[in-house]
Amino acid sequence: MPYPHFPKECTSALCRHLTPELYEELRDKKTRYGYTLDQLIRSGVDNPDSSIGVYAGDEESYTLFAPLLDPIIREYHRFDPRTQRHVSDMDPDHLQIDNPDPENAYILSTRIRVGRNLHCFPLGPNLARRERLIVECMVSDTLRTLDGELAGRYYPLTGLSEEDRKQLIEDHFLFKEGDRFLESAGLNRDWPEGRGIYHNDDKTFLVWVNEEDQLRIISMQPGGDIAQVFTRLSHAVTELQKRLTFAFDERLGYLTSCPTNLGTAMRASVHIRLPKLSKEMERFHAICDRHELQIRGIHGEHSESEEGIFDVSNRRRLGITEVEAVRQMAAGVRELIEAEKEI
Ligand code: ADP
Ligand code: CIR
Repeated sequence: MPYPHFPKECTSALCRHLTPELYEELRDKKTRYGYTLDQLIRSGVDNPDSSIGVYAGDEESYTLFAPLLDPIIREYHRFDPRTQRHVSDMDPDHLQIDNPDPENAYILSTRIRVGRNLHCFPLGPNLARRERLIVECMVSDTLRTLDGELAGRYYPLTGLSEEDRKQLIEDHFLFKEGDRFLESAGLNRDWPEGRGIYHNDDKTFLVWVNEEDQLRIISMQPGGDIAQVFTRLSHAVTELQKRLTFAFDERLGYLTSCPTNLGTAMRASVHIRLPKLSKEMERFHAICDRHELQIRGIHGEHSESEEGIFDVSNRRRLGITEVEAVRQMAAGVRELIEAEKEI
């Protein structure tokens, strides 16, 4: 493939960092699992409205294609992968935060997820059909050994009725289908086979299998008790870590297919109703920027807000511990609530 064409309105990290010279330098490289530059950048080439535009195919992608990925990582996380090291801290005793909305007036629900991938396999964009099935089998077998609050059932996507699947998506429990960014990255190959969702009866603990990452481990519940959500997640991750080896790098933390998820691979969010502040978007954005928070719509990434309800979460995931990222989100949310009250 020649150097890709990016339309002039394109602002993705990919088009800003991939120069023709860099393309020449990297175009013939291939990881041991056979992943190439063209595969790495395919999503951003097909979707010029990408914010980032790249997906790694395996652990080695992060070293072989570092001349392209390191600057993207540095810009997104404000973390220099050449000189810094990622530190993890998921100890809930270190968190020490109060519910920012004890009267239950603004926060509808809290959700914290982490992405994980198995050390012995390529990442999703480069996972063969047979490997994906093995990952599904290993993960669902492991999940079946969890007990107490984490005990639940695994539902393969192929076994879910269309009605149940739609309801789970509508209720914010399940990933949606047909995301064009993931499609171009090769993450939807052989869909829906090999994908599924595990959850407990209360749907406070859930695991997505073989979506963007092999595991998305999720803790969620109504209201703003962020500490309780984090404690449950931390417990679940500790239990799963005893049974599975996750892809981890000293520099980059937990390895994920999208570089925005590296490090903690954690997104801690609230669904929050801010009808007044949402009419003053400049102020809303200023508070979020100050606390490094990202605003998403009510149905997740690339969706719109409805009825003044937003999904507000930590933006950085690398070079910050899990505890720090949750604290940062809670502090920003507290300020958003203050601003809403004041208006
Ligand atoms: P991810 O967080 O895994 O990157 P998305 O942004 O696509 O993925 O969100 C996945 C789903 O989680 C969506 O249905 C979204 O509405 C839901 N969600 C995110 N945050 C919350 C929250 N705080 N409460 C309830 N649902 C949430
Ligand atoms: C994009 O580049 O827009 C998609 N591949 C999604 C990037 C991840 N989104 C984010 O901001 N965390």
